[in-house]
Amino acid sequence: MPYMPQVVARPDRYRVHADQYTHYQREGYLVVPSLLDQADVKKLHDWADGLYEGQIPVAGHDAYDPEMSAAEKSARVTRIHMLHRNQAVGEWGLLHPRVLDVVEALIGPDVLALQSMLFFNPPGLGGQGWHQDAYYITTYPETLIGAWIALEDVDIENGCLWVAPGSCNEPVYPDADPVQSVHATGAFDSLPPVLHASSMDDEANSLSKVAARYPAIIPVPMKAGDVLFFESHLLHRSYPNKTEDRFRRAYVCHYCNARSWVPWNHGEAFEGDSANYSHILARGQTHLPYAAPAFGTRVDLPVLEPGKPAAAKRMMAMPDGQMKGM
Ligand SMILES: O=C(O)CCC(=O)C(=O)O
Repeated sequence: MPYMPQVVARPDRYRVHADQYTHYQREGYLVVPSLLDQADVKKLHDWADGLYEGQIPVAGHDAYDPEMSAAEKSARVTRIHMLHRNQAVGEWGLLHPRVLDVVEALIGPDVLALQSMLFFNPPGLGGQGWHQDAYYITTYPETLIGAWIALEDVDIENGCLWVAPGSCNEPVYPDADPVQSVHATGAFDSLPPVLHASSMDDEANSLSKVAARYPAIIPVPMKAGDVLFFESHLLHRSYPNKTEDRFRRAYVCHYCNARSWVPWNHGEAFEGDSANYSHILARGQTHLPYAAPAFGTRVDLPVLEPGKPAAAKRMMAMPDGQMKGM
């Protein structure tokens, strides 16, 4: 049987249009409106509130104290990483089937779920300068994608994301430390290392000069439940939340093709030279190691008949020079 990953049929399956695929490839991003329904947004939003208000303990962050001032509370957590590893709701959000439907179409069919980040961005806080996500999370071959799930309406005032459309065609500007680089060391004759990636000081952050080559930089306002998918070479940034009374909560998840080699584990140690075994296989199959969801979130992986090797159906050209299907 040829390799043909099929997701178990679901009535709510999101199907990507070819125009959306082309837009994503050409511009480096794609907004899918209302991908999550309001019940699912509420589940993530309530969870975020529970973490923020101290009802749910957050490992690695200062303990919550009900006597804290609003300023102390917001300083306690602006964003939390990798919650899917210790919170069931975090895992559920990372493996949301409709988010995976889109990821599968854009970078699949085989999908590995790598990272989750919960942003609170209370009034006055948050913001991240120009950067490329593949600078931080290296995958070989490079197949990384981000999914930015709006948990409330976001706009320029409360600090929505900004993107430089088309900058997905840039190479990934490397770290000064050649150990972590997306491209083969020595393959480029002029790929200057990044200085101060993610810094909001545009004078210091050398990527701001690259972004300036894209005059059509745009903000991406979104409604709660919309999801922004962004390619990992895409230059993007955010600004601090300028409002006095609105948060900017977002759940941001990263995935790659499950056939990519991933020497990345969010800065944590791993055995051997790849951490694939720590990341969850969310769609399809892989010949590489992978983890199962720790909290039992359902993922629909295809079942292939054992003993029947995959075989390509078509040849490029027949020996007599004719193009022909087989
Ligand atoms: O949401 C933000 O403010 C920044 C998120 C971001 O740039 C990222 O996830 O790569």
